[in-house]
Amino acid sequence: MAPAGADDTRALYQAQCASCHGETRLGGIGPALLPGNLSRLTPEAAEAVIRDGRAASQMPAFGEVLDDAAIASLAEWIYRPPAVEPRWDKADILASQVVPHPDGSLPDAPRFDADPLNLFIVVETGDHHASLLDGDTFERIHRFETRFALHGGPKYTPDGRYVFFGSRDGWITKYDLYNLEVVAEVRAGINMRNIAVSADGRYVMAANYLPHTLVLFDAHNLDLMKVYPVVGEAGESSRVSAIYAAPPRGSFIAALKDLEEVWEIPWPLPTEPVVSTGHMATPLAPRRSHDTPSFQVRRIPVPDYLDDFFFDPDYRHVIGASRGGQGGMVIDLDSGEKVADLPLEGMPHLGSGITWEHEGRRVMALPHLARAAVSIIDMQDWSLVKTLETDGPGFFMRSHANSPYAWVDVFFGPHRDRVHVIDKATLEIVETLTPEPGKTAAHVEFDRYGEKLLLSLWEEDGAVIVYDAETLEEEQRIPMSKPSGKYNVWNKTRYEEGTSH
Ligand code: DHE
Repeated sequence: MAPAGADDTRALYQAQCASCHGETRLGGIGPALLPGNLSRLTPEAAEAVIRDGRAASQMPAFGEVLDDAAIASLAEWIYRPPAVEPRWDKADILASQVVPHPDGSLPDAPRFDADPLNLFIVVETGDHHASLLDGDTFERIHRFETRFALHGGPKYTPDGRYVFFGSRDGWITKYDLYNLEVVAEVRAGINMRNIAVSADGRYVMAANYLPHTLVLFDAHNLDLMKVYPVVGEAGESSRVSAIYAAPPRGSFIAALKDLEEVWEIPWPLPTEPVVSTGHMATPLAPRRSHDTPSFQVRRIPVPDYLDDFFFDPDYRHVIGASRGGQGGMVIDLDSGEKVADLPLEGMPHLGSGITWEHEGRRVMALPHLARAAVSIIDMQDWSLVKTLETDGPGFFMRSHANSPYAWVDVFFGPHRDRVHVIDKATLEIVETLTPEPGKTAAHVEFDRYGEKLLLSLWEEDGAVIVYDAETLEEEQRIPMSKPSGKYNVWNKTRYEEGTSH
């Protein structure tokens, strides 16, 4: 039925949209639906998203449920300014901070008997919990409640003791893995994208869609250090797509959604090396190509909006998907110059890219969100080495330096219960597994040795499945509530080449 007036549209919004986008349109599992957040979407495109859903997100299609008039009224409604302008300023951030256990007051040894560098955190989005697994025995050490709708990978301190979680509604939680307790929390924004932790574990940066800010914290107790309004030189503000830590540069790198700029924000250089980064040829002191003072913004103009990012292992280049998802480009982060275009139609999911050595050259592989393919790119001359046809568009890729295989899921379409195993030497799919017919199988993470791996059955009554990484045999299933990402302490803190950072 078409709604008759504003009250009907409001009721329609509450019935159909509020559970994901928030009762006051401030965002939840879905993004905020406010004029300031929709600047890159035309009202016609908004109607199409409501009718047809959005690829690569959890936005369903309402075309079967709502008629054209109802869809048009909702699309018009979300561009109306809210009755009260949403704000989340310094005072709000400061007032939100909770420090139940100022760190230093808890014991410095783990309360359990397991290798602290081979632990896994599994995020369970079904009932908003996380599980801590022993990476040798796969026993569940602990299961605890998290904030609502975590998104993005949790980030560890370099010693692996603390982990930081970010939720879509802006909460950052610092959790002590040794003592199994929350030690600090703060709300950085209303609609947050993700967080990054500096390589020395001393600073946390949050990236927000709402308000248009980056927010810097001292990692110790999540004390607020600085709020960066994200504003271009002509005064126009921008959402932040994501924030990344670039250890070899000693800086945070921010991807902006509505400005043709990348921002680099250096953290203070360590006097001694503080992180060993596995395969990465990381200089002891990070390399600085600029003289931007610590915590100041270095603006890097780019030729297009970059929506999704990948970095080469030494963080010299950023590889970005360009607007509309019909290609990619490579930008030199020192000079700011574009050095290559990449032939990547069909929404390349660069954020899930991984790299390995192939015949003496480093290659990167990535799935596509709107194409049943994995692209493999030579990172020396940026040429396309190979396109592998898959059984459907994938979301996540994973490998490990010690494994001969790379794994990619089939996240969308009728074959979403399959995962492909790619031989890193021949660049061929050598196995396709269907762990449970009809149930989504997605997102792999290896243990620290690359000998075992975990795969999610991404369902409310799901599980993580333990596989032998060599024989590809299933070894055990651990019941979980819609397990999404899994994060191994060693692989994350050592910037292992086969996983996301
Ligand atoms: Fe994610 C990571 C952006 C939808 C699950 N996702 C990330 C990161 C970004 C991103 C920028 C890297 C942050 C980090 O790890 O610090 N994600 C986006 C989107 O723009 C997109 C397409 C739309 C949106 O709703 O924001 C999107 N993402 C999803 C989902 O629908 C997924 C499948 C389910 C969910 O929980 O929301 C999802 N995203 C994830 C996961 C990671 C992630 C599990 C962690 C990366 C990893 O490799 O483990």
